Amino acid sequence: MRFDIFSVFPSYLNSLQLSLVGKASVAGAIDVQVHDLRDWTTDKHRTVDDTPVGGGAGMVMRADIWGKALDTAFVEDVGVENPRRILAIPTPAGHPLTQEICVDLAERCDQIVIACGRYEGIDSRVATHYDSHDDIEVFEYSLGDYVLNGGEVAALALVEAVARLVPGVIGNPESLVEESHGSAGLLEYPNYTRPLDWRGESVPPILTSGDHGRVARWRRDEALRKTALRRPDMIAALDASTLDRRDRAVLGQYGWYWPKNPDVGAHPVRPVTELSATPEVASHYSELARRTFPDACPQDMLASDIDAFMDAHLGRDMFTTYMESADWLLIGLRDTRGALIAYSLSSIPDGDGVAGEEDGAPVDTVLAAGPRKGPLIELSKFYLDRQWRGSGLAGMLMTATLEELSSRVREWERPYLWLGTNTGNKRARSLYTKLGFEKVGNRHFTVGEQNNDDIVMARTLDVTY
Ligand code: JEE
Repeated sequence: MRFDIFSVFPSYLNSLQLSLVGKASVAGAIDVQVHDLRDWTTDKHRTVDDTPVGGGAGMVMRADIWGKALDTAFVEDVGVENPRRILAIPTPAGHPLTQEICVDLAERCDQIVIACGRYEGIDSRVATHYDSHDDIEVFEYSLGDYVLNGGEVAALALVEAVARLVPGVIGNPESLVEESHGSAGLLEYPNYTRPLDWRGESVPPILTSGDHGRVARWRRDEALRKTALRRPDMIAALDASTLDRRDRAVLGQYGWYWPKNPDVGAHPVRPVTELSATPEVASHYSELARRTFPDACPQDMLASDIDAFMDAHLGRDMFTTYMESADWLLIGLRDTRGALIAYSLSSIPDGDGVAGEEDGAPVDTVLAAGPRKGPLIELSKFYLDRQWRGSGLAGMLMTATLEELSSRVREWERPYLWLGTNTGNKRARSLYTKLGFEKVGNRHFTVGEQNNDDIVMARTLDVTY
């Protein structure tokens, strides 16, 4: 692999003679040539820059100087026929450089020419000009979202990251195998060596236990934990089907969830709570509500009655009302891709009132259950999209609901939240029990012609399970 680096500060790249890259250079696995851009100037002051056309701050590097310099690199004999050549241009506006790209460059290229700019960068025609050559690929890249003074540091990074992947450069090729397998997609676990006690800090005892299974598990836990705290983007990109139960338990501590039986390609998500939805998203709620509401209806309920109820209460316009009215609290959870996957809808009476029930029957039962002081809030809807049931997400939705309700009725000493769930829905009842609700009574009501029996459950708003 041949590298040609052009810079107005060629001595900046002297460090490439050190360490692995330098040794590989001597051994002939790679060939690094550094060039001074000013060698291609013709004026007395060796000028490489000029003012930006159209005005603006700073200086821009001239295309003509860069053209003469780069042309010499692209006619170099790099030892193979029809060499695959890349022009790499560091710029704050480039593609983020990744390991995947470096692997690809190491496998696919014979020559990487790097044009290190200074000032405000290089006249844009240099990139478009070389990109139009069939035998040259232009790659504008960035090291990250911070501003450097020039491209030299990014050139050093690219050379080092690519060169170590070239066969014959790295001392221990097994390290490369471990990088691509091992705990792929996670940050590395912490490393320790002797002395085992240092300044009062000891090495985690599991590591000296000799139990290889426990060591591996501990390292995996630490890698998951560190990645969850520092790189949520990497957790979101994990394939959920590659996570075992323990992995899921660890990630659950950091608020990550996944569908109950994840398909290959399903990703963990960290839902985001949505409190103030705009009318445009009312339709997302309506769609989710219509998908989920029938699942909680008694088996023998007529489809036409269910449809009539949904038309009256779960349409887009009703959700707009729920969002805009202080009498309702609508909370949604979205996955990290923005899809609505769960929602709760609570009816909040003003003052010391009772929400959700006209005939008063559940009120008495809830009152009988404990010393209520404050309003009686109805948890009117509490639904998870099907693939999220059993994932632990319900606990998150309940916590978010209780916390928001608490802040809305703060002036009351002991408000209650109640709900009705149909007697046949065992799954719902056991879920609500897990979420801190107790059965406080029954209620009877009719939908269309049909009689229905609900269990009434209630709990306080304190978030303790
Ligand atoms: C190459 C010149 C300096 C500073 C204008 C406007 C940019 C250029 N990750 C990375 N950060 N910085 C570079 C990088 C910087 C370079 C050059 C690479 C050549 N400079 C320079 C400021 C500006 N700013 C507001 O947005 C930010 C342009 C880099 C890489 N790779």
